[in-house]
Amino acid sequence: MCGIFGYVNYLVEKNRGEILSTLLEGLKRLEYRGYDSSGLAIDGDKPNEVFIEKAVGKVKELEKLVNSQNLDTSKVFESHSAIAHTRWATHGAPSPLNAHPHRSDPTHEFVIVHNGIVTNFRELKALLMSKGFVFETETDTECIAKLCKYVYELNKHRNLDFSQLAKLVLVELQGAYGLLIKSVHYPGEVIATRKGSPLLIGVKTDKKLKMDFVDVEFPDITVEAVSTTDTLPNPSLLQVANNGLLNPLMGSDLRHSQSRAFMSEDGVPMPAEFFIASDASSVVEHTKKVLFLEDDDIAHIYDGELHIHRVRRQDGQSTTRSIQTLEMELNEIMKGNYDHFMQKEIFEQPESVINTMRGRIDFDTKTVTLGGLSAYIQTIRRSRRIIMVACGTSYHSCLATRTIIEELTEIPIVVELASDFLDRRSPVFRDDTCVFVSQSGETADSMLALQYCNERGALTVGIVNTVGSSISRQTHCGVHINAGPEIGVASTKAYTSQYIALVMMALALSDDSISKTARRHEIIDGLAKISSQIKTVLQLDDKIKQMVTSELVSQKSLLLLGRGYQFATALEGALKIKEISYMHSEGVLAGELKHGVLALVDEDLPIIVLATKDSLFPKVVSSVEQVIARKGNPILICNEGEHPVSRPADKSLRTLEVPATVDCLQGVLNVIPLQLMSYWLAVLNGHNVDYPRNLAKSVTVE
Ligand code: G6Q
Ligand code: GLU
Repeated sequence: MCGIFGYVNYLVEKNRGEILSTLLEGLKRLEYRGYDSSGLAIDGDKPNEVFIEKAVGKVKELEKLVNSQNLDTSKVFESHSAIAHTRWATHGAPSPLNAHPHRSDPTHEFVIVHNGIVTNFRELKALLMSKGFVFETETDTECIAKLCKYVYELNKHRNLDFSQLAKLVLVELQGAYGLLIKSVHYPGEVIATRKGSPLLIGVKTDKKLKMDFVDVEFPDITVEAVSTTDTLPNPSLLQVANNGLLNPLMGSDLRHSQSRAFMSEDGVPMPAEFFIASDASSVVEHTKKVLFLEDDDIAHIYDGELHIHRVRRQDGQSTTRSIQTLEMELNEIMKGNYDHFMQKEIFEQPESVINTMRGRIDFDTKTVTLGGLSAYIQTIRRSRRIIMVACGTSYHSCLATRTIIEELTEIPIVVELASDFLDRRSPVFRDDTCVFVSQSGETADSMLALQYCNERGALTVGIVNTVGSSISRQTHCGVHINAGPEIGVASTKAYTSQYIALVMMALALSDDSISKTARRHEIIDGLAKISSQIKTVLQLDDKIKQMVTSELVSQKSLLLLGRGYQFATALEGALKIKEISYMHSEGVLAGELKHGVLALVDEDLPIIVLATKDSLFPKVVSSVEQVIARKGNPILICNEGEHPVSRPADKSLRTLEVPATVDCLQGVLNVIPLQLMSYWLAVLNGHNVDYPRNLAKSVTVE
């Protein structure tokens, strides 16, 4: 989720000072992504020695630490491999120990940096502990370093090369990763691999490369047997090692093949430098020649060459990876193809929702496992009521999911704005469960409410994005939403991930109820499709931009109507519009229209109605009719082909069509057009989208 940077020099003399500054500069270029700690690993003074430095906070802190160590910066390395990382914690609070690189053992035989989440780390850890490995951190990542050593020891007699070893390690990992491995057993080499997390390799040579692509190297057929492993402790790893399935692999001469791109005219090895990074921002200052790895590619850098391996061959898969020339400027790269972080974060939602569900929902068995809640599930089920407490957008995610939590758990739910809850000194009892939802985990109002509930003996649960934050530390248990760092002040991807985390909580709490099985399965099936449906909704971007340009940009005020599940969507849409476009907007419960707000309606006031199909659809249709009868001309967010008003006279009605999902998930899809609308309203009015006036990302004052 955060930043990876690696540097390999081959026959290019660099002193330690130069290597360190390349690494630190590389990490600084990744700073914009947001992170909590950083670290690096380089070679030591003696052979087989590795230095690891790690610090909490900004890369500046790591730099200070490195400078204070009195390392011999003049020591020259003709060939060397180094790895570095900025961490955004998912397992274990930010601390020097939990920061990466992680090591296999106190002598640092294998050191690794990792982005992402290893979802089967508990099983791997249990296996490795039973083999005598001593774990030192709370991270999921550490098991990869230990696993490397374990597999290496098991196969020592086979003289595996680094990529062969990596294949055996990787088949055991489940989850997502961008990963670099360095080892004293393979000096000057690095393994770089990815699954669901970006990684690219910049190449710098004096001479022009012979080819602008690298061949993908596939194993012979027998390796297939090696790769058909399942989760540990299923004895895949041991079987592979003990039954000698690897023997045919050893017969291959891949280790000694030469990469065509790096072949020099005279056969003499070519000096080269490699920059491996999770995004191009830290590579472009060194070289514009880059190769983007694909999922499951295992890049092996050694002897000035770059080899790409895969565990198995798949039909239709490309057999080469091109080395491209990047023409982008640094600033463009940091935000990818996007102009603002908010826009980037809106478009990241197909991936961020997957990260929220990763390793937690098994879509085949239709089960939900939330590790951070499992010890408390029974207590929560027995509670007299659930009080959900939050502010702003996070409060809206509580409102959006309240109905489904209530329906599935049959426990009364109260949703509270943290400040008001405290102002009222609302009564809280020991048999209450209080759920605190917060992106930052530092919001003062929510924190004070949490302390208030803790003092009264209630069970407290955190639904938080930032690991190690005050709320995640001071609650009894919880779920990290794993949306990745959110930089734009206007919260977007955190909202949809909070929403999904809360639905998962409802599913986990109700999995003992037979009568709810069909409903639970329907929701899990809906969640399986939600990411691709978000992609479909994002295609409305152009249409929304046009709509905003032609009729909304110069307006002073806007109403959003919704009811049932969509009331929260209306409130969240209105908040987004207010905070970044500074336009007055109001989310109105459609049922309340006739009790006052209808007086505002005329032919000029822009109105958006959330009119997707659910049990309340007929009532929403009647609200639309009421608006039209007052000469209003609403924009309708509705399901594909399911227009609430279809009379010919209403042809002029503007619609934004979104795919249909289960009623309780529809808000995840419906909010996205509103996020885009607020984005374009701000951009077209010339406002600072990522840093709106008067607002801060983390509100640490009451
Ligand atoms: C919305 C804002 C804001 C935020 C609250 C609560 O776009 O980011 O409304 O949701 O300030 O913050 P936390 O979720 O960090 O507690
Ligand atoms: N899951 C790992 C950790 O918590 C990696 C986090 C990251 O991507 O930075 O340490």
